[in-house]
Amino acid sequence: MEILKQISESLEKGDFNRVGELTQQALDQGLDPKVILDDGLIAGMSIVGQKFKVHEIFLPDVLLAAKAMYAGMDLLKPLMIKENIPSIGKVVMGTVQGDLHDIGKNLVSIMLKGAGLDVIDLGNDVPPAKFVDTAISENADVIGISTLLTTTMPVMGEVVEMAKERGVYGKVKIIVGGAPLNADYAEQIGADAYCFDGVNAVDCVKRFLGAG
Ligand code: B1M
Repeated sequence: MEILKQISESLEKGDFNRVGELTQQALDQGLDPKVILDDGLIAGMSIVGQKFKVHEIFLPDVLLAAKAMYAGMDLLKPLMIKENIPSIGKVVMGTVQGDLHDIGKNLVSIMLKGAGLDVIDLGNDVPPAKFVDTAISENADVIGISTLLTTTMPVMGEVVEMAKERGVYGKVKIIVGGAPLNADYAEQIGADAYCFDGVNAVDCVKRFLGAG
């Protein structure tokens, strides 16, 4: 669809004002927010990732693309979260220490909220102890850890070890996600599940809560 292509191309250019306008237009045309997200915003961002990898574009371009991504996501967010629905469980969510990527993590948080979960978002660059201490103090059911960098993947294992030290391993379930991960890695570090995307994270969490 033409407007989705335009959203993707404007995001690639980092034209955040245009991405906002086009996202609103797409919504006004009655397009499903999930389609706008997947086939407009995420499609554009994955091209940005490929171009960045081969040095066709540089960090300032990626920063602008991220700003454009948020211009679109901010409009979709309220439509993806249903208000006033009773909470079915609590998730402590964050991106690991050393990693500033938060777009995917925020998207997963939005989808969890949309599914009726209470999400405590710790943001990015979160030290391992903060995940576990917050889960204990907030009596959370699940810890959700995100990372996009191969260099910070081992920090996820530190969160698992911290949960063992604090005696909550197995009681608080730990899910991990992010582009460089896979199920084998999750198993290797002792996480309870690897979740591919937000939809998959919702399924995992519901399964742990016996609500799926
Ligand atoms: Co950076 N970056 N970046 N970056 N960046 C990547 C990740 C990279 C793959 C680009 C590339 O080379 N092709 C590469 C990592 C290489 C590697 O580790 N092997 C990279 C690099 C190298 C870097 C820097 C080191 C660059 C530098 O400084 N020289 C630097 C690191 C800074 C740091 O964190 N310390 C850096 C910085 C940045 C920006 C700040 C400019 C910006 C982030 C802005 C922000 O997040 N606020 C940025 C961006 C935007 C990207 C790319 C282009 C896009 C990431 C994104 O938002 N994707 C990325 C390339 C790529 O991924 N193709 C890249 C869209 C998002 C919806 O997808 O985050 O994958 P994603 O989330 C998905 C799933 O992964 C999953 O669900 C989400 C929804 O489908 N998921 C979960 C994620 N977390 C989950 C948690 C779950 C479940 C599912 O449960 C808990």
